[in-house]
Amino acid sequence: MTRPFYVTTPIYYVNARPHLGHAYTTIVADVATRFHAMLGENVFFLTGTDEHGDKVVRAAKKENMTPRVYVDTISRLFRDLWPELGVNNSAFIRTTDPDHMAVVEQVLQKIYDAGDIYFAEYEGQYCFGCERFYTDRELVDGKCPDHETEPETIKESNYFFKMSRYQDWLIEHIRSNPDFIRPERYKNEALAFLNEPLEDLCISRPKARLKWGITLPFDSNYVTYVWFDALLNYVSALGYPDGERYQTYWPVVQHIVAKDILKPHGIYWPIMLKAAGIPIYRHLNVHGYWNVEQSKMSKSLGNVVEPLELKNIYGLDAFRFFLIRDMTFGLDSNFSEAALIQRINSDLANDLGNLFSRVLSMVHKYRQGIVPEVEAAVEKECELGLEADARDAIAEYEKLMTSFQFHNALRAVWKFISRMNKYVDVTAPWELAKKKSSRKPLDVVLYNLLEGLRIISGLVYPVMPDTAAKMQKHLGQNPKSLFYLIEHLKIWKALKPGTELPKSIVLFPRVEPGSKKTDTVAKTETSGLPSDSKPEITIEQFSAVDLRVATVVQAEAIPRAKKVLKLEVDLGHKRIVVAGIAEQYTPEELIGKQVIVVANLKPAKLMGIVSNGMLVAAVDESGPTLATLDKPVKNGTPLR
Ligand code: ME8
Repeated sequence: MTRPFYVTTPIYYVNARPHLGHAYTTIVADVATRFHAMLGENVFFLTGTDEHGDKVVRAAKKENMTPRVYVDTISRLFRDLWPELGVNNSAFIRTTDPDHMAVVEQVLQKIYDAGDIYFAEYEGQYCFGCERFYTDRELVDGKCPDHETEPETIKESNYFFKMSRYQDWLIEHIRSNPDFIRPERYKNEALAFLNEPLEDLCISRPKARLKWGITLPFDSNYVTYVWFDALLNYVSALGYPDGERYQTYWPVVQHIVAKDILKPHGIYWPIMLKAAGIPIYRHLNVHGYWNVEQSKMSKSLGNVVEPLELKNIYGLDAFRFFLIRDMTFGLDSNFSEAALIQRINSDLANDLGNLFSRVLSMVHKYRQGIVPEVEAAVEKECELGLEADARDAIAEYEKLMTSFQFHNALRAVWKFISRMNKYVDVTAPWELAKKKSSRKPLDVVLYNLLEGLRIISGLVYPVMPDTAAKMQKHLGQNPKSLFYLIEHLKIWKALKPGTELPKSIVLFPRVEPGSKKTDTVAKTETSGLPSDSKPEITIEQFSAVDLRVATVVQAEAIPRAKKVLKLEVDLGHKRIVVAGIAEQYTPEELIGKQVIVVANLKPAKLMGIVSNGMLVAAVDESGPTLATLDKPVKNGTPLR
């Protein structure tokens, strides 16, 4: 039987329009789903909207709408956005769906009957933005840490859920299932909450104060309060308790949320499940915040970035790639359009796009666009380990994608792309094309490059489905076929010799910095830098420069070039760098020296040699003086 996979996003509040933060979580869920489809699994992906509560009533009032009309309007914005962002969700749940409301009533009654819900008076500090009470300890300078507003003191009689009863069970559950909450920092955060006595959870609101909710089945003067309604969407959408989908998918569920709702998902939800006799979810995957200028992007702070605007300017796949590649899943990331442009130009236009058009152009130039035959006799000598590298890349990618390390999975793909680019440089097909005797080696080289591209097209599929399909088409494959299945990618030499390929296209046009801009990105103010310095840059722009420690292992003069030396440097792997330091250093004195290399500089041909990087030096009237370190460091160590 096919293995099931079930992933959920939070259901988003309908008190404002969707922004980049919502887009990120939902695209991550889409990427995870597409990846599991690559594994041949039976996937189900749920997203939706959270539509009850004071917040929504207040937002509706502001717009002069009834809550009903208001939630329909905003929920539609979310629902319609997802296909625009290439998101292929299996279902869209709304907490105002009658089926969902019936499940909430049923579960409430079950827990009430079991004696885990009681009635009591409560007075506390209430944040309307979060729709929850805060303890004094949780407030920062007396304010809600998320909304930066002072909470109001509220006193009322309500129903409470006896969470305290399950505290020890939950601690034990988290400890004995190390991957239950991941990455680890959030597991530790959840355990830290549980170090303190757990307060019982208020689950109701008197109808006198709030009508827009689900009436408690055991007291019609009350409606249920936000989390008890919202969290149950994950089971109600599957037809809990008897639905076939519930039987199939619930046992494998994985939730995705940002750290703002770690507590409800990491603490309230497993306890609710336990109390209701529902099996506990498998994994809670928690990511960080997209910040703008170090503040969380949120509707209440008014600094939101519009996902559609970015998609329209930069293209869907480039936008999706940026989100997944730039954020380390679990950590915060600062959004900047400059970083987005940098990614498009370097990773997409340069690395992937150039490789693709270079290879296809050569197949057209040297073989009239026909996939060449590979002759076994020359295959081995021309292969140079490319097949093994492709297999390693697939294995690494699979491991990282499965464990929600999407950014690292893309790094593994880009490592292979860079390997392919090196393969082009080393085999130099244009040289092979000059000699009649090299006909067969050239066939093998071109075939291997096409095969590598086929694998890359599959690996980028979850993040960039349109690009994957375009690449497939140009590799003579039917994009509608299941080309992305990982089993298929693992077959080396799947391309059929003799296939005619369409002419190459530009996959990702370069973006000139400053040529396009959204209105949503804040401008940085200029500082008082000295007038001879370069323009101010952001930390992201600086971190785009990959500086690495390297040791010079070989150095030699280049005939007829008085100023430059050809160096072989070791930065974890070896590469050639051409440096203009021959008048200041002899080859002998350089060997064994540790230097700093700009490792991600676009390769350039100097004196007929391709230089892969640049040495960092102080340059004055006497010429360059190499920058070194004051004690030995492992080769490849990055500088920050
Ligand atoms: O909390 N960076 O809804 P919500 C990254 N209805 N992700 C962000 C983000 C940011 N700056 N801002 C929002 C709710 N998100 C409840 C959930 S679930 C049963 C009920 C994303 O509209 C992220 O996924 O406030 C975060 O957890 C979620 O939106 C919060 O959405």
